[in-house]
Amino acid sequence: MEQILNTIERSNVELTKEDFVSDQMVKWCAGCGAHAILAAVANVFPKIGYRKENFMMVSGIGCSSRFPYYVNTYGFHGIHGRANAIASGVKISNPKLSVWVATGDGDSMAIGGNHFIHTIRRNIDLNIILFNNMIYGLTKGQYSPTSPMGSVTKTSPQGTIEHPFNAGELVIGAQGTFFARVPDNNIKLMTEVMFEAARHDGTSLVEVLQNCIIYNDKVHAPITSKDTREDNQLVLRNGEPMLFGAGNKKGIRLNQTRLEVVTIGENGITESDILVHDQFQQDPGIQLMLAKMAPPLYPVAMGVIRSAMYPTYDDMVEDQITYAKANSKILTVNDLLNSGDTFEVK
Ligand SMILES: Cc1ncc(C[n+]2csc(CCOP(=O)(O)OP(=O)(O)O)c2C)c(N)n1
Ligand code: SF4
Repeated sequence: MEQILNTIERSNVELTKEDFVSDQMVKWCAGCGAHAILAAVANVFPKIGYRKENFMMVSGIGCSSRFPYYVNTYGFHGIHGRANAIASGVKISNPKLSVWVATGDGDSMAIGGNHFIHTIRRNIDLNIILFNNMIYGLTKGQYSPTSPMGSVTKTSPQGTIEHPFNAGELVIGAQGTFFARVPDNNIKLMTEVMFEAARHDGTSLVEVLQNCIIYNDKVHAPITSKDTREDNQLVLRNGEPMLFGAGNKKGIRLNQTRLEVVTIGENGITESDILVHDQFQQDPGIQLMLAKMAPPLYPVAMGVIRSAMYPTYDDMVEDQITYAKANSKILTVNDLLNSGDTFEVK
């Protein structure tokens, strides 16, 4: 893995994953996909290489939002839907921190939807891990904005009649600069993707397809199970052709304006027809199509789908503060109080 180059202070001792394990009892259900996310974070934080004190984990409310207790870093267990707002404040007031958000699909896309899209639009340098179990776990199984249409839940006894959000589509639509997706049963890929997220300057969103064994068991199984994943997952690697399926015989090509699944060797198709992934492409057209792919027509795209360079809000705020400090005539509160139209109350 390459080194991350930025101004966050690096550790002068080599840290291990044990350094990031807290002394708190992990209270998630046995078999919950959140355990795998915790393992991936413990893997990746030492690899990122910052001092332990420079990591900050922020969450909202939900099973997923218990995360800050379980990593041995600074943390903030916030209020429902406000994790991204709190994290934005943390990062802007202290840009020398590596700020991570643990949030559920309800926390970020229902009650926190407004804060979510504006954080992404601003491109604040945060790393958001979206635990997408397509249900409200903590409150015992109400449908969420990502529950598939027709889901029978506590609040939709006849099945939901809402069109769910696709997290990737929402992020790219909100002008997101980084979007990645991983299944919860591939800790290696999750660790790699989280490292890429940390390396990205701007808001990075890692969607984890997380199983809630109690209230939404196997909701991702058509994509993540042993029997389905070969045909229903396309793991993207930058600069490599988009191949998948047994023996990498299937691939994605661009047919006029649409993506299409083709088979190498059939109808004259060769590897040169297959699209090559470009995660750094600024124009999100193909990346959006990749983010939206779903069975039965397509595999689901995994890995880093988009990682585009744009100026970050936090850098621009710092520049404005530096400029104001150097050029403002107002240097004290007293200057401010006497700076404009003043009047005397008699
Ligand atoms: C203002 C407010 N409204 C509602 C709730 C109740 N509540 C707590 S967690 C939650 C949803 C949790 O779902 P999600 O964010 O998907 O996280 P998960 O538990 O699945 O990890 C809700 C509705 C609350 N705590 N605060
Ligand atoms: S209720 Fe679901 S999301 Fe919550 S800890 Fe249990 S398995 Fe995980």
